[in-house]
Amino acid sequence: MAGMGSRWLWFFPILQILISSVQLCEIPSGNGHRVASLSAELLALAHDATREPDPNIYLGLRLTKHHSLEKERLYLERLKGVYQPNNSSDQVAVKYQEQPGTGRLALYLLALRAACHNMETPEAHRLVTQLKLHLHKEKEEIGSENLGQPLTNYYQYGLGLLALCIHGKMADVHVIHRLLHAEEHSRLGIHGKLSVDTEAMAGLAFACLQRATFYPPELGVKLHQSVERVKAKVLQAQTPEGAFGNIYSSPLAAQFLLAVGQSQKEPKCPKGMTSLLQHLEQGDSQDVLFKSQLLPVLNGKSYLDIASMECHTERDGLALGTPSPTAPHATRPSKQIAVQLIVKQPPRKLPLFRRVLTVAQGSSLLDVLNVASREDRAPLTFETKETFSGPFLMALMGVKAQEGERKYWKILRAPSSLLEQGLADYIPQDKETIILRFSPW
Ligand code: B12
Repeated sequence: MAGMGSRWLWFFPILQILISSVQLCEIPSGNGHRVASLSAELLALAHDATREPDPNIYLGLRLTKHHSLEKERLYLERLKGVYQPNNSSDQVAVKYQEQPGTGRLALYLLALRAACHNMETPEAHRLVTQLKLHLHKEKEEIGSENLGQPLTNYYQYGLGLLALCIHGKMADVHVIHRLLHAEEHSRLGIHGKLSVDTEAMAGLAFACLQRATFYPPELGVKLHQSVERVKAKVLQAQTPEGAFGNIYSSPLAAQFLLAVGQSQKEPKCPKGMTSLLQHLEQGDSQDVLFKSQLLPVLNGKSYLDIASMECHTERDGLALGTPSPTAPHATRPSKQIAVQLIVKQPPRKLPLFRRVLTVAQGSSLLDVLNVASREDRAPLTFETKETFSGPFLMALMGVKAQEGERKYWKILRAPSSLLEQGLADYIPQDKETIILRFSPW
């Protein structure tokens, strides 16, 4: 991330004054306009019928002080249409694979709680049971040696436990112990590399479970120790610019710190908040997940606050905002640049594809792949899958991970920098080489 712009210099002295009166990681006052405009922007995204409904957006909209209750209600209906398409008992017969996985089901359950939905119905009970079943399968996959990985990933495992806890449902203590064990033995990351998103999600789950009254006291002690360790890891992962991990993991990290931190002497938080606000201010983030997780933070809230939502004293009347302008490349057509694309599938020495492509300056990596796929001679073939973070690169030249195979197309900038953005968001520069390498994870 680039250094702080000069227009932010005024912000630091004000922060210093405010820090003595705010909780750890609270956004200082005076940011009301940002809260209102981000709320309106997310509302516009929710109102866009061409987008698949996303529970992350709904949670963001529920955890702000500005509301459009009717539009939120309609959005919840759309979510129900996707996650509970048919409430009849036939649904039980739907194949396991066709149902939402751990993370999506957990997000939907959080959305239901954020809507104060009546959970005392057979359909709602079935959803909770389904999530418990998913978590059981995730735990079994980790295996008795505690060395393996869950079926999906630890981010979703944490999300699943968080959703059960927010609903006040008891989780299997073995499921909780597996996550505690993985946290304690630094197994939440990918390839031993810390994943701040995953730590923060697990940390939110631990913090929630700590408040529950029905677990044995020994578990409470372990949960407390894990919360403290996660807090230390997240603070330790702060970059010189202020992000926790990177800018995309920072909103969730800030939610976690907000939920657990009280220290007023910790200078890392205001720096983190400043970097978040700066990223938002730059207006260059199209990232819906980032914005959805940031909006609660701007309101001084975290996902833990969903547990106590009452839904009857909300201020209505929020008007639709305008979504950020789409990718900057749309407005800069003129100059052409050259980008080299290399597709590698180790241990094969020869690349599956290697070519220099000419694209308009400001094109995304996805645009580059599209140009490569229209080449006359031996074009590139690729497949993507839509996710809450945008299009995920699934297959290249017919090569894709098989069911259960933990492999993916890793995106690197030559020689070996791992990109922090995906296909749709990354904008390559002139003469840059992008390496797409089929890798284990
Ligand atoms: C686990 C994980 C992975 C796993 C996913 C495999 C799996 N089956 O679990 C692996 C290791 C493969 C992975 C890969 C990448 N990831 Co990743 N990943 C995550 C993580 C920690 C959790 C995702 C999740 O389960 N979400 C919950 C479920 C319910 O939501 P979902 O939308 O259904 O989840 C799917 C997508 O998130 C998708 N996915 C995972 N990573 C990425 C990245 C991008 C850009 C896209 C479009 C999709 C995507 O995989 C999930 C499972 O299918 C997130 C953190 C986060 N805050 O989301 C980072 C995160 C999404 N990843 C990130 C990045 C940068 C990448 C890579 C681009 C890294 C790289 N340079 O190669 C690649 C994607 C390359 C590609 N082929 O398109 C960033 C995205 C930042 C951004 N918004 O631009 C995040 C936010 C981490 C971070 N803070 O930097 N990732």
